[in-house]
Amino acid sequence: MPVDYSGTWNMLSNDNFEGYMVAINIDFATRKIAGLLKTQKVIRQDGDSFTMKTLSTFRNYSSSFKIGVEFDEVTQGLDNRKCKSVVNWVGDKMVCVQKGEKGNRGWTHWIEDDQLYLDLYCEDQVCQQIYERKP
Ligand code: 1AG
Repeated sequence: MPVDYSGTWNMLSNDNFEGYMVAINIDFATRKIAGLLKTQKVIRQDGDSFTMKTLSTFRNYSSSFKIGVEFDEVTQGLDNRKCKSVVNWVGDKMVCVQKGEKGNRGWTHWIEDDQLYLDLYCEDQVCQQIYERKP
């Protein structure tokens, strides 16, 4: 039975979000606001097609993609950059490479003990977020 990421997930922890935001050049004032947010992920998985919504009281971000199919991503409301992005399965992990102006940029999602993990990386920074299923 393949892993199912679908559901609503609430943030439990957000390690080194500051470092990640500095790496993608988010300004000081925005970082101070964003650093306080507890985001929620709403994921819809339909086979290899995904919609991932990241929701917060400040801004929302949404992305839709199919595994293995490169897409044009604009990180609207984040650092507003254009990337050529592609998400692939590596075992049960989802690995996204975001090719663009910033080096070594991407993210990895996986599920462990019914918690959703997200590593966001850019250059030499890694932010690790952990989410629990919405009760
Ligand atoms: C992502 O996750 C990142 C989704 O692709 C957004 C998560 C964190 C925000 C990233 C950078 C901070 C940039 C600007 C700060 C301003 C506002 C913060 C708003 C936070 C909520 C949107 C991978 C996957 C979905 O889960 O694509």
